[in-house]
Amino acid sequence: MKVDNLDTKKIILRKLINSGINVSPPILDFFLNLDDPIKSVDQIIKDTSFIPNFNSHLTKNILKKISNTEIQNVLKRTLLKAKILPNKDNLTLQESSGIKSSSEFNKYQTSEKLIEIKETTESLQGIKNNQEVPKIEPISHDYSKVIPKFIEKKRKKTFESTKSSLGIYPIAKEYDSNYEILKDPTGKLYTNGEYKDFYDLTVDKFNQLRTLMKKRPDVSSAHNINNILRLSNKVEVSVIGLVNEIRKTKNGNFFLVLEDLTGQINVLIKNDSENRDNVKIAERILNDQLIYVEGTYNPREKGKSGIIYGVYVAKIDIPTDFEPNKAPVPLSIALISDTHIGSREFEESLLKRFIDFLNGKIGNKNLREIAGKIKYIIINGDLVDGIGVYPSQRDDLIIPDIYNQFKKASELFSEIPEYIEIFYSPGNHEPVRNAIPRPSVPKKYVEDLINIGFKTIGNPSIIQTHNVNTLIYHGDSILDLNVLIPELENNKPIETMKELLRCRHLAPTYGKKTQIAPINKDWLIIDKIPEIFHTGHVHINGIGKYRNVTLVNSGCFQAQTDFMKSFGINPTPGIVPIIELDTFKSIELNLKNNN
Ligand code: D5M
Ligand code: FE
Ligand code: ZN
Repeated sequence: MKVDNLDTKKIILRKLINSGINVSPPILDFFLNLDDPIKSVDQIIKDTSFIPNFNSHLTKNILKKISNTEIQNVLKRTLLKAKILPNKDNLTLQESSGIKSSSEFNKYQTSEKLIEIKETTESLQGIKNNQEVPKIEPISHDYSKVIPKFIEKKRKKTFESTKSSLGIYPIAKEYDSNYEILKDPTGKLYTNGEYKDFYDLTVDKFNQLRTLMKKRPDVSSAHNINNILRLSNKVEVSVIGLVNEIRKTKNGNFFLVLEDLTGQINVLIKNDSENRDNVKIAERILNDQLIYVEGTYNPREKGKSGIIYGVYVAKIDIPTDFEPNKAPVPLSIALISDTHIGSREFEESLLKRFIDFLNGKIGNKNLREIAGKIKYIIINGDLVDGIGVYPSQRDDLIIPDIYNQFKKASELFSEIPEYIEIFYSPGNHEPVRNAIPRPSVPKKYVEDLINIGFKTIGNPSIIQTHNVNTLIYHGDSILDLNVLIPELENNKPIETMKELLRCRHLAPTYGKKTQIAPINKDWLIIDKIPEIFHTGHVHINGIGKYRNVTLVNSGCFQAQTDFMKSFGINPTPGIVPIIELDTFKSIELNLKNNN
């Protein structure tokens, strides 16, 4: 098929933007110099999703990491021709523009020129039909599990306080551990890197979320959109769809375009006082979310498209009567994240104090008893600061070598009593890809940690301890939601987590900072309601409840960096949430207090 340069550019741009990748015009020109630009862009999308710490800007340095001879040769030629200077090639297309899913991008303002894409909207079906991407041989990336079955932990055998004057014996030592990894994306993250993967991901997301929506008692049936569009009379209808577009009209009403597997339809939700419940929900609807709408369909007339006047709108949410399973044993779980070992701002003394606490060396009898009940610890990402995570990170590192960062981590954590089970899931600073879901950290980095008994898992994951499920998610999308929903703010991560539960999705909108990997199954859906929902990433502690689910953001062990200062983030280092698995009572252990 012969396509001219402009068309090819548009296809390439669309593919990149659909996968959350930004490019500059020179890099776009580089693609045009390849023999088969469209095939190559698919290859590159696939490859970038496996480059550790790839942060969505496709720069020449990222391209250099791709081991394809043609790409490397053309890269050298193009860069030479264009005389691209260092640091000039990471101008972005979508930075801070707030744009998102496929059909909304009509214009992309680049720093150098405006590239227009004529396409407007397309239904899911449309995407499928439109698919003209050449096939690439699938490549499997085997991140096979690294958890040895029987391991002799090289950790402390005793709880020091048995020798202490208070004479507390750690009850957790009396109980065998009982855990199961219920969900872990590691080893299951296959992609063909094709446009079809994004299509399959969206279809899987739609199907899974629709199934959850149908469980709501007030959602009995929903019509297919193509059947509604055929109607010629005003009729009461209901529809379940993904939000393709949402905006406020001049009059303050909400105009939406909803999409299912059969087509797209317009919806209007009035912003009036009688409609307060609906308005409250509508104000938090974002692109790519799944919603249910009931209303009256007004068919197309005099050149206007048909529209549903919505009288009822709902997100999936979780039931009000959710009853969490409780453990039959008096044990607790401690949740931590964002230690950032290797960073100059890593608060080593606070982490050491936490480990002293676990060893019963700190506080009064009560505090030692709390320590003695801890049987499990979850580390939810950013254990190490990593390398090359953001520009000039090198200046902020006191340990500039990733292996040494892990070595330091294993030295510190080896002091934790050996009867405590430790689970380790990666964040955006670990040496795995940035796009979620993330596989567990490769064995070469974590051998020492495995030797001291760490169980490495992907992110997100679900771990069952006794019969209590903890959903572990680093929290990459929390900041996106806080930007998009005016009521949400960074220092209240629990409120954002409630919104994730209402959407039943960990990254309910595309196209912002959170990178989502192009795979055919959506791992980010919250299908099973967890007893405990654990996030980190924000570096600000929080603990709360939503309909009996215990919500925790585990803060950090890192003081404020200049980078965080520039975003106005005031971290709360050294506060550790601890949850009783038999009662869901929680405490926040403040290691900065002198107890
Ligand atoms: O994130 C450290 C802190 O910085 C945390 O509060 C999130 C915030 N953060 C991270 N990246 C960004 C961007 N791009 N914009 C605004 N705020 C951000 P960490 O994942 O530990 O680096
Ligand atoms: Fe962090
Ligand atoms: Zn993070």
